[in-house]
Amino acid sequence: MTETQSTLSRRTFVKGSLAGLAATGAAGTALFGCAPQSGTGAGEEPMAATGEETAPDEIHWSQCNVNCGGNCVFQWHSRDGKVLYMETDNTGDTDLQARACLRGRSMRRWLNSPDRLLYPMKRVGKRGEGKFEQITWDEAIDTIASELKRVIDTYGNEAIYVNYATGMYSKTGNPTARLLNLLGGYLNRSYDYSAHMIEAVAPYMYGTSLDGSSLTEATEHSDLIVMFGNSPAETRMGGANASWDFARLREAIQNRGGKIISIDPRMNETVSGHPDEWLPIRPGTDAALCAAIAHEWIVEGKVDKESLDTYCLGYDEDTMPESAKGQNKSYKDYIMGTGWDMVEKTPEWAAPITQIPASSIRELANTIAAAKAPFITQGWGPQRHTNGEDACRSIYMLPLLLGKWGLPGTNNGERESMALTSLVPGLPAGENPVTLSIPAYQWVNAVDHGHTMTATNSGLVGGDELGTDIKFIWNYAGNCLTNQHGDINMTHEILVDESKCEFILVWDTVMTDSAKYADILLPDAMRSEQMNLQTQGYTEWYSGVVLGTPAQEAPGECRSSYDVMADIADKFGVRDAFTEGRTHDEWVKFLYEQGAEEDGSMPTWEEMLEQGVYKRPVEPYIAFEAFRNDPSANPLGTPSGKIEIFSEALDEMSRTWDLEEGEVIYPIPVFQAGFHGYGSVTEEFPLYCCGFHHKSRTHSSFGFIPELEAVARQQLWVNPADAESRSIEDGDLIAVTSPVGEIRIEAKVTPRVIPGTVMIPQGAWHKANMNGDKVDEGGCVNTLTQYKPTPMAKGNGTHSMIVQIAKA
Ligand SMILES: Nc1nc2c(c(=O)[nH]1)N[C@H]1C(S)=C(S)[C@@H](COP(=O)(O)OP(=O)(O)OC[C@H]3O[C@@H](n4cnc5c(=O)[nH]c(N)nc54)[C@H](O)[C@@H]3O)O[C@H]1N2
Ligand SMILES: Nc1nc2c(c(=O)[nH]1)N[C@H]1C(S)=C(S)[C@@H](COP(=O)(O)OP(=O)(O)OC[C@H]3O[C@@H](n4cnc5c(=O)[nH]c(N)nc54)[C@H](O)[C@@H]3O)O[C@H]1N2
Ligand code: SF4
Ligand SMILES: [Mo]
Repeated sequence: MTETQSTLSRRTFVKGSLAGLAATGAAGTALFGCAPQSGTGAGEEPMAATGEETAPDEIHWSQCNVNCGGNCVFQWHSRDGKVLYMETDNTGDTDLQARACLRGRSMRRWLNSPDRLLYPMKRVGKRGEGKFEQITWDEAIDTIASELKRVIDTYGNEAIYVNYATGMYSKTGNPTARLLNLLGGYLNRSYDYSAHMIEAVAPYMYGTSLDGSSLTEATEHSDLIVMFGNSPAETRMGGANASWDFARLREAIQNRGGKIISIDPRMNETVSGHPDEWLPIRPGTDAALCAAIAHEWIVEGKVDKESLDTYCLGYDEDTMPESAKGQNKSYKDYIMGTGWDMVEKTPEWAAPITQIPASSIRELANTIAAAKAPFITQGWGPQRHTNGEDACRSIYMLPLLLGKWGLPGTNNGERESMALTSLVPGLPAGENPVTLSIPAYQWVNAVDHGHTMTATNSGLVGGDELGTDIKFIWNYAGNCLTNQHGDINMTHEILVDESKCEFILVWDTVMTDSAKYADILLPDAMRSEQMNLQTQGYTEWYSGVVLGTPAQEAPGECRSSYDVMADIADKFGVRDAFTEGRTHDEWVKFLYEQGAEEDGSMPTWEEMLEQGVYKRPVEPYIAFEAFRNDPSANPLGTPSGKIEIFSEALDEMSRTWDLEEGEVIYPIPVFQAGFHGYGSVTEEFPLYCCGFHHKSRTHSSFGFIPELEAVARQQLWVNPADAESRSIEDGDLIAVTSPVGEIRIEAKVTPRVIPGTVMIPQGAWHKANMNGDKVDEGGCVNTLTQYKPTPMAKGNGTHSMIVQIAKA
């Protein structure tokens, strides 16, 4: 990376005209879809479309705002108000460059797509049909304001729901909460579709969620990396993202004779090329594997009892809370067959569940126990199952049992950390007068029968009952109405019923599947088309800020969402409260300067306009180090201040919550198969099926760009054993059916997926005749997922599916 970068750096400064910007960077070659229109290969000076040298390019900084989380840096070259091509980050230390992946580098195709939404529209067909008619901004704003008023007056602010939507991360990009809070608030959501189960359950164990050590820490000190369902080469792809950290980590581990083990139903891209690192597992069964490892450690005397007694509650009877003493509810009781299900969790017990031979489980247990500084980590694949609350907690148990956490080179079993320190604040949202929230994945239930939902039957947070159905959905920059939610066919039926949700606002840049359900559909100016401000993404190496200026004009009648929301505020007489007298661009300056003042060492506004990007390295981080060093001075946020392997709060919940048959909430981490989990396959649906996040898209974002699809196609991964018995060959078009839907998709016959399970990249664009056979030619995995929120988090266990496949 370093070498390539320096050999390609050959351009000199070019002065920008817009906003008096100047570029500081020397340019590399433009890659992929963003190549200059003429001009040839690497290192050559890009030419204007006419082939003649004209005025120098303007340089405009910006960043990738989709939710892969990377926030990689864009450096647009524009001329005559149009982007010509993109370079990415080439500033500063080459180790700290937030270089865009192929998706980000295809952003010009998105900006200039003939499919961009260009003007406000109102629905003229049925919801979901995608028939719209152009209207004026005035009409759109009037309609939205009057519908908001009507719904608030009739049903209360709890009936206004802001749907989970992640398409646009920027400090000023989405002032929805700011606007709605001025109108009396809205029904909020708890958790998200990314780490729903972890976010809901981890606080019961750790008092917090999402707190792992950095991969950079592992690079310095670990001798073993164990990854459960984690693939940074796919999910953290940008230059200063975890994939870069991981590449360095592999080098360091190999140099010191250490090892990487990737436990995944799929040989993912992170370990492809390193087949010895792959340990295939049946999806949804990590908790069984962890229980068997624990059993092995207990019988072999490898458990660090002293550390467990010092820092944790509930490993064994010695540290059980009074309320649960003498009831055989400890973790050790569970593992040794004297607890919950009275089954001993031997490797022989786990083998048929996990598809990992007992001898391999023992070997794995020995390898981890022998490591001085094991770095045990999980992606969010294992928890995105219907038993996800137990999967994540079971993985957390491994470092605890060995007492190897909070120490150099170790991790607590959580995903690798990121430098989340934001150097600049966001547009203040104000306070939401509505304190009640629903678990993010529950919104369809809340549309359908919200008035029956309570804390104990639906996991409501911050109140006992909802008391209303959702009547207004505000959906800005998201495709979670259908495509990215679960069970599209069922959700379709609920959304088309206008007596349920009475008004749907969708605000996007292209006609997504969710957009087809809008009553009013608004077009948005993209971040590269306006001034923009954002911090770094999931890098562990640096904290930073990008300050961008418009690289080209927004097409058609697209406007800034801030301006549109100010106009909506005006209809309620709260424009001034919304704007506080500032334009969007003035807010950007204000927020930057606020951050810079607090920080003390950031560039001035003028300097930042010149340089566009500011970065500084951050130190590696060890999760729970302070607690380990001094537990009484640094108690955790749990009721006991300790790590609660046994949680009294969960114990109480297990007694008081209304659960459906087969649903389990248990105070310690246990293996339970979960809905459509282990043992649920039938003659009709004999295969397990699991989703994963794919290289060619960020969820559904970029999913309409054909060049990206050509790079990494939408294919179902199937093991040769399962393909041969069905006469399916590589490249065949196949039909996949689940209990709730059917898709068409190309087969990728590969030994890189465990037999008995097929895998489908999530995020492909749903494409079905919803008035006809509903067969989804687009291969969207959510046509197959059944809507069944998980027992405790009430979250999206959408990686748990059962299917049949056949040649189409
Ligand atoms: N089955 C299954 N379903 C899943 C997942 C899974 O693993 N399996 N993953 C889940 C996860 S983790 C997540 S985070 C969700 C993500 O689901 P979503 O949040 O819906 O993410 P995207 O599909 O990327 O949709 C983002 C939308 O924002 C739009 N957008 C981009 N830029 C702008 C802009 O500047 N302005 C506006 N107004 N719109 C913009 C894009 O066009 C796109 O339609 O999906 C979830 N769904
Ligand atoms: N390219 C790309 N990058 C992305 C995204 C994207 O859509 N595309 N989305 C972004 C977002 S919002 C999020 S939340 C993250 C998602 O990040 P993750 O949730 O970590 O991603 P997944 O691909 O769902 O799961 C990670 C791995 O877990 C494996 N897996 C699935 N089920 C199991 C299981 O039961 N056990 C085990 N051991 N492994 C399992 C999958 O095969 C996959 O390799 O990625 C982010 N980055
Ligand atoms: S890694 Fe993510 S943030 Fe970076 S360019 Fe690619 S899609 Fe955008
Ligand atoms: Mo996510």
